[in-house]
Amino acid sequence: MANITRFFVFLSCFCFASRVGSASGNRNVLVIIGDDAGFEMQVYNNTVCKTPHLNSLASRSLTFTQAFTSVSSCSPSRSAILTGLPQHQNGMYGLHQGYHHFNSFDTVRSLPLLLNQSGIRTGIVGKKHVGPESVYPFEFAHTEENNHIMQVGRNITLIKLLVRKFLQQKDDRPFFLYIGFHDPHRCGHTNPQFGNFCEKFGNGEPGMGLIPDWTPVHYSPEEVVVPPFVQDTPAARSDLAAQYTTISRLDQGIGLILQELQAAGHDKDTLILYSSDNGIPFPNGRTNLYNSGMAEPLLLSSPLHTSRWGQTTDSFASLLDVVPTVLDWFGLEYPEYEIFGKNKLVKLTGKSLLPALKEEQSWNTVYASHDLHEVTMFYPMRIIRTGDYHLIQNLNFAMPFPIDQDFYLSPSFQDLLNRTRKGQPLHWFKTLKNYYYRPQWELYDLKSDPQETVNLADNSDYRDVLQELRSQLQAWQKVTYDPWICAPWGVLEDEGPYKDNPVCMSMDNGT
Ligand SMILES: [Ca+2]
Repeated sequence: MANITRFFVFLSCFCFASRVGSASGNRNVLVIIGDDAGFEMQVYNNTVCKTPHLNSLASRSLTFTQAFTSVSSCSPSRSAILTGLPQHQNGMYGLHQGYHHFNSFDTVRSLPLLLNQSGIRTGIVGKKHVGPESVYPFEFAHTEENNHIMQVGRNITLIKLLVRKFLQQKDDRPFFLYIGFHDPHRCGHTNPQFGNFCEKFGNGEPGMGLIPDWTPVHYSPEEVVVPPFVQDTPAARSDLAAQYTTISRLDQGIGLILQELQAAGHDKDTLILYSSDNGIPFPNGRTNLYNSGMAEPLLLSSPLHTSRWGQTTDSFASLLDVVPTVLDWFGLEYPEYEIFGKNKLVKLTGKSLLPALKEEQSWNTVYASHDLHEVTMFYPMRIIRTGDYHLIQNLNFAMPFPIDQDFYLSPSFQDLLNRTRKGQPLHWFKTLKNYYYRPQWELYDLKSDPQETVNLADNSDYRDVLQELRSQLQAWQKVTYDPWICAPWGVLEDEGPYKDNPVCMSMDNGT
């Protein structure tokens, strides 16, 4: 109970700092989000995949080594980035487009909405993947809703020209520009003619079109760095080599955008944030909330905070911190309002990252919450991640973990399937059976087991740790009004006689 109390004290102390620095004139923000991008860059010690433009950005950034998404799925993550609220609170439970049709609640106050109301010009180029429009209104919008996603998300020459158009608009207001690259997302499921990662799209070969600003960089399967959570096989290596080529397009696209920013004279007044929405689309990655699906690259570059340029920080960051960080940069406060009514005031549980640009912070805890990816893929999970431990609760643990359409067709997953069917060695740290069937609780000691291979949830030596983490996780679920707070063993009653004192009522199903 003491820890829950501490947690709420922390939340109640949360407030926005006044403006940092002493810039004259406008302050602007540029957020760049890669699609399923990971740590395949020198900044994070990958010596093979060449990313000179991200390297350059990192030399003017603070690089976070402990940054995490709050959900490892595209639309839910983007909704969390743009609202500061976990998916179970903003309503974007799964993918937005097509028959999945998930949307945030109509009453959610997103970042673009708040900025529009505060006299800040908002723009989006590339992948939006959230809705409804009334919740996520951008004044300048070139997205999959009015263009082809391949063009606005992968054609870096077009992206450059759209950024130029936005920056050259005659407008004295400060701006918030959000770039949603579709690279390095897979495309074997939707556009296989361009390769598994669209690594041939725009490379100038017959039928591939030409992106004038892109110089493709090619890699051999032998030279790629196989992440420890991916099987080391020829199929997975070829898949990674294709991914690296697409990352070269993302990296060069970022270089073009930063060039446009400089040409427009905004390199001295713009906060730049680079990250990704979810884990890489490989086994144990995207749609998982193991470290391999949850850890994200995060670069934060401020022209007003040069003392930590080129440094790394181990302070924890969450993509739920993006909204508080941007509001802090603009000197704006988050409004008081309700989503679920009944005096349930919305509180951001993230924090501004700007203090880390001045000095090291002691942040060491993040939370995550996943319900679906595709509409058929209900697999709710709730997570707390600290410096030492990673606790995962699989709420519907008796169900097999679902596989999405895109990943199913990928060479890496087909390789695991075929090897399993033929009884061949997987060269993987799991079997498909234990990948599909997971216990209710998973607890990993990250100091001794960074790859998360030994589940300690039933180890009596860790009983106190488990209890402490469960309490903290439940406190976060409570403050974010998680409808799943009683799952899987109880039913939440919070209406009628329970309105002022919600309770979890037991289903008496054996526990
Ligand atoms: Ca994604």
